[in-house]
Amino acid sequence: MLKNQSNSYDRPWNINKRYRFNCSNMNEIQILKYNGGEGGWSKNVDIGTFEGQKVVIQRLRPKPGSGDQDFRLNMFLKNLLMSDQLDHPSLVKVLGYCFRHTKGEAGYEQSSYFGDVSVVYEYGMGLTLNALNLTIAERLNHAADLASLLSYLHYSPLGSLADFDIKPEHFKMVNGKIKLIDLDHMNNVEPTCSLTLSTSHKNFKPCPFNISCQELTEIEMRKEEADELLIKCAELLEYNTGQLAKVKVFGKWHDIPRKQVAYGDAGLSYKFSSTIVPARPWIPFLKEIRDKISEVTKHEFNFVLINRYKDGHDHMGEHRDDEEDLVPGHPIASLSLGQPRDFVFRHADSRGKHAKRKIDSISVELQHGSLLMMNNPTNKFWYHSLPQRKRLMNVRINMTFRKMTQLAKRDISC
Ligand SMILES: O=C(O)CCC(=O)C(=O)O
Ligand SMILES: [Mn+2]
Repeated sequence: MLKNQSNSYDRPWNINKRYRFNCSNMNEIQILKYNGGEGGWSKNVDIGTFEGQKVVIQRLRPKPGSGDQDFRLNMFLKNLLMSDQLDHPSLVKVLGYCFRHTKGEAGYEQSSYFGDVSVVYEYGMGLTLNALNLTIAERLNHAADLASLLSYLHYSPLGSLADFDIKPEHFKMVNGKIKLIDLDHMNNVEPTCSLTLSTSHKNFKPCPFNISCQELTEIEMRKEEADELLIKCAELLEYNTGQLAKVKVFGKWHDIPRKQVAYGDAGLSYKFSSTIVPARPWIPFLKEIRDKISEVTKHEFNFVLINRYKDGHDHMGEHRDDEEDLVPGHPIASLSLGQPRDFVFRHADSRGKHAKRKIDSISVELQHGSLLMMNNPTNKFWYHSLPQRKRLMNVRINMTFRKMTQLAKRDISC
């Protein structure tokens, strides 16, 4: 069989050196068993051998005119790209591949179609779990391998991946090891963000939702300074009472489970969850903190909402600060003083019974004297809450510095 010199496989960009097989030697694989039908689309799975090693060749040969060929081709290529990019002992290895846009390889010359794709994988046997007769120790080993694979996928170099179609047919037994071969239902969920681990770690992509955390101690708030602020809060702050300390839930008024007050530029108020909280005029103590945060963050703020949690019973429900009163896209700077508390971010797509996706929540323990920057678009995608932690005994005060629009100027006094 003469090789057609005009075939794409003779061009330099088609030489995939790190693989054992490419377009120029794939036809040296001796086919032992042709398998798979030639329908409107076909994914042939042939078994072959090369230098005594058994291999599997998957070929997709889209047939012009067949309706779903693009979809099949996409899935096939996705499987190849995923297998090419990922590397874990429980993933079946790619040994090579070839894309062709003309016919002409030995064994395939009967093809009249254009655009064949062939991929060579290491050989594995079909998995029939019951027939394996595994001991408990072997089962545990396989379970540990799979757990390690899931963990690898969660922190994969391609971001956080989840397989949405796990079934036994997608696994093969390769030399006594269970390996996943079908990766075309692998999808990218949010890359894992960590506020506490360095995002330069290879398993952590920089968080696309721009949740960033700066410790005030790093920007020169010493513990003594934070202690002093906490004492001054007790001396200088007053909290709202009466109707301003209530919230309407399903048509019924309840006391908010903490104390609250707002300070800000003249005339500003903040409308959220059925309440309008008017700003009291700035006092020098709060102005000083605001100016220091502006200096450090290079952002201006004209309003601060202060929440006081007497102990771990006090809390704040899940919400995202996305009200119309806030200047769109402006960051919210959240200063915490006193009792460290968990602050939990939950992605909008993963809330409720009918969640679209499963995305792990992110919990950050906000420390005494820390400044958490909620940058745009954090509050577009993520809800946050301060859940109850009943064993915690001490007071926590949180100040969220915000920028209000002129809309938030209302003719109400406090
Ligand atoms: O106390 C906290 O850290 C939560 C504050 C908050 O989310 C808010 O004031 O909107
Ligand atoms: Mn909030």
